[in-house]
Amino acid sequence: MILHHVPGARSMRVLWLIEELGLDCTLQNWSLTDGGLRSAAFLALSPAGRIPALEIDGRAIFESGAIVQYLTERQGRLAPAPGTPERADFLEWLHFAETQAAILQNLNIQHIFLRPPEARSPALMRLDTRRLAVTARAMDQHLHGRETLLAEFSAADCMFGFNIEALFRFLPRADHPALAAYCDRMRARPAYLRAAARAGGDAIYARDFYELPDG
Ligand SMILES: N[C@@H](CCC(=O)N[C@@H](CS)C(=O)NCC(=O)O)C(=O)O
Repeated sequence: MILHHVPGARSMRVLWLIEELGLDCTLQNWSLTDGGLRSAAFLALSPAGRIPALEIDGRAIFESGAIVQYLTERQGRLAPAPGTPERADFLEWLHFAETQAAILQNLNIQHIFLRPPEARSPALMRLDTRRLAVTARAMDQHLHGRETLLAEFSAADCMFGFNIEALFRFLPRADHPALAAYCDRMRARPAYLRAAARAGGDAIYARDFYELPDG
């Protein structure tokens, strides 16, 4: 199994799940900024040039949600089976993670990657911060009195492996206490810590918190 990976990117979802499942993989590291993700070699694995891709069972799979679902079905673990009452909840959280990640990605682009800084739009940054807060509030309410998204730990939690490192770079933890406690619990799991040690240092964030610009 080869996981195509960038430190701090969505490949953490898959790496964490691989650790939770007790599987092994080789990591192949890429950069978000050197053009490698647009090379023919990488586009053959992931046609939009996005991380992650997983080489497994004689093929490559792209889209982290598809990879996470594939692994749970292949291993028969960490997801409620189709037809069981929690299956729809599982699928909802799997895809909700990507709704939230898309907003985080916009904020990463605006706060970190856009050059020159004058190209940034304070209006878009404010809009996406508000949209992120709506998703965080929904999770915070859901997580009151719960340890995990479903009744037990599942691969749906692993789908937040990118989000939980990013959320509180843009939102105050104090506004979302149940979500903040959940993120801390997830990041303390032994499999998460093993994945984080393998993943390498975060390649995206230079600051703990990114304030909205004036204007
Ligand atoms: N929906 C995709 C999104 C993948 C994605 O956008 N990954 C980011 C890294 S977290 C990426 O590869 N960005 C490079 C780019 O946009 O060129 C998934 O979940 O796999």
